[in-house]
Amino acid sequence: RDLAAEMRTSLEEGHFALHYQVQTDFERGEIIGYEALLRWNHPTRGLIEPTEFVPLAEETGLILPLGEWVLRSACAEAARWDPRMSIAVNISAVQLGHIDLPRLVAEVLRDTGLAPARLELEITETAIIRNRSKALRAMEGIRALGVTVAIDDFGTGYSSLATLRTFPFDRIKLDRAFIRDLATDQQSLAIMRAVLALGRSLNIRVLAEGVETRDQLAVLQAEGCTQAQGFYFGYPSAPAQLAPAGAGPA
Ligand code: G
Ligand code: G
Ligand code: MN
Ligand code: NA
Repeated sequence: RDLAAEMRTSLEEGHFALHYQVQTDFERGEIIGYEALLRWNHPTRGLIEPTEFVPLAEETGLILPLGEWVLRSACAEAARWDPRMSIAVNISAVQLGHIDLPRLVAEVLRDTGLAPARLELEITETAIIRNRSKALRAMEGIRALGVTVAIDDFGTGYSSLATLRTFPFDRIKLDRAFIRDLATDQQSLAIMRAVLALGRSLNIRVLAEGVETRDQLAVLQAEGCTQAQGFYFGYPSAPAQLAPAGAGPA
């Protein structure tokens, strides 16, 4: 069987879904918003994670219609939530390089009625490095709309600091690799501190990814980090599981 063809059919037949994971400001004790995470409800193989199909979707170009579906669905869903909640959407390198992303984003915001400030796009360093000049233009266009941009998986790419100097990011998402051993490993702690200091001096917020335990949270708190995401706060779930029916997350 041809996985690429199956993906195309699944997109037409509505077998893709979004799960949402909470992002918290634990200092204020508030939910900031949710990250939309793509899932494939394969007709025979069950739920498939994006790491298994996003690379193929990128190779075949299907990521363009699929990514547009993700953006539209996530914005339409968030438009029904408490207006204080933001929505974060992952953007692939291919989307950044092959389409007029600011135009698409503007169109989706208009169609869904979502306030631009409630949308954040997550971009990895790898995505930027593949096509620097296009990425820069796309980011400037996106931010001109009032949409914010986060650098995803920070610290795992290969030119973190140069990227921060050139590109106008609103948020750093510190990769979960640095959070995992935070409570026991001095190296992880040192890197986390350095990234927090970097964020403070560049005036960019830092969100810790992959927080799973109370001990990790305690270290983050002690170091002055205020925002996090991870299983400790909530697993990615279908919108219906996030809050009482109809109300959306609040
Ligand atoms: O949700 P999960 O942990 O399985 O996600 C695995 C990877 O897939 C992460 O790197 C995440 O950024 C990526 N991913 C999840 N949803 C999307 C999406 O809608 N578009 C793109 N391009 N990547 C996504
Ligand atoms: O690369 P990105 O940050 O977009 O990836 C998000 C992915 O991280 C999702 O697939 C999600 O399932 C996963 N994730 C979210 N929280 C945690 C966590 O606390 N621990 C681990 N191991 N993975 C997490
Ligand atoms: Mn992400
Ligand atoms: Na990430």
